[in-house]
Amino acid sequence: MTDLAAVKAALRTQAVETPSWAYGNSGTRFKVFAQPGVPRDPFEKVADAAKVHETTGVAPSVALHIPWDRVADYAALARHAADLGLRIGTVNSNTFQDDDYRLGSVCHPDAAVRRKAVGHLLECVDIMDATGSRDLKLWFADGTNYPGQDDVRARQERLAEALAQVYGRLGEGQRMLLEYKLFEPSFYTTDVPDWGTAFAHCLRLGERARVVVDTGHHAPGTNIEFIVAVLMREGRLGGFDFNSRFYADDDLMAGAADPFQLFRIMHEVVGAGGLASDVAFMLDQCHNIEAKIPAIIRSVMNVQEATAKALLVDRPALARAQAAGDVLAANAVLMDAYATDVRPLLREVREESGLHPDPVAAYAASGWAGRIVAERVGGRPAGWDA
Ligand code: LRH
Ligand code: MN
Ligand code: MN
Repeated sequence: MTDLAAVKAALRTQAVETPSWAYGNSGTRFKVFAQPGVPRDPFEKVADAAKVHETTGVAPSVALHIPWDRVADYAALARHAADLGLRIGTVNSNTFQDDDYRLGSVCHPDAAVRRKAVGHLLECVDIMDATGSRDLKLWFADGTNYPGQDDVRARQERLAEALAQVYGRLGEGQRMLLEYKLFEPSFYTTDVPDWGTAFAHCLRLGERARVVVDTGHHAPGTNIEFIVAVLMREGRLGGFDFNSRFYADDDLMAGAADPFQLFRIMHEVVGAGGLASDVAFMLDQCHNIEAKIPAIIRSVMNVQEATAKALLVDRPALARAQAAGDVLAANAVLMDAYATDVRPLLREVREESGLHPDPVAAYAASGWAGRIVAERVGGRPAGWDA
């Protein structure tokens, strides 16, 4: 038997951070399909993120990506967010769109390029100070394309040195989240290709260095929930970049391609007490052909649904079946929870919080989509082309 009141209370505490870059135009390397009404600056991205929070009630922060979200006055951006009931979340660094980084950034063989990259990371910490952001999220495009191109161990040394410099600059309460990615844009070696490499660097740095699991950054068939379980056991799961993939780093809506995988991940998170911990639940996606704000709302709802199902797992019954070695019963407990239609429960949770039961309908009724098309002329790409 599950305590429904406790499930509802847990659902109300979950917070899903949305990424500023998901609100702007984006595309593939083939084409960016511009949409009318997209934000023209970071202030407008924050305004869109506020709509997602207004309709879902569980998206209280928005992540920045620097330099895509560079502004003259970061404190003003944070105040703007606060005025709209939002806060600035994770600050994401970007050391992958500068000609100097052709051979890498913090792993580059030239010390001058490494200094430039570290300078950018330190600037990101300044922005955290100015905005009240807790987390610095680092993803490096560094790697090599050809065997022999550079010394793999030397690159790890350079990476460790850069990370240590930035970690040393963090203020009290600030964290460094290190994201890994199997491949791309480098194809032979990637300097942070997997959770093991990220974990090894974090261990050397200290307790506030944590690993980020981007669900799109693994080889097909990788058991992501196992990685989550191990990192949580070590106290080193910093958070998630949620999105969906069919083939590679597709950045589709979280929970769209494989809702069962999202449930299995949330099952491990809930089991390890992660909903009440400092694990950050972030989205990292792009909406190339679909309407952006409703797609982000849908993604937040997908995370909520997976979480609700994970909370409904009858854990005492599961533990009994596991202890008895009853494979089928244990599996049935999990599948029963997954098969539950949690939409009525989530509608109730929203209504009890004074929200419209259907966030997508609430957004459609708000008139925001028409207003931004009328008011915003000349929207910019999300960043890939900026
Ligand atoms: C890299 C990545 C990383 C970046 C974001 C835009 O593929 O997942 O998190 O910051 O995409
Ligand atoms: Mn990511
Ligand atoms: Mn990615």
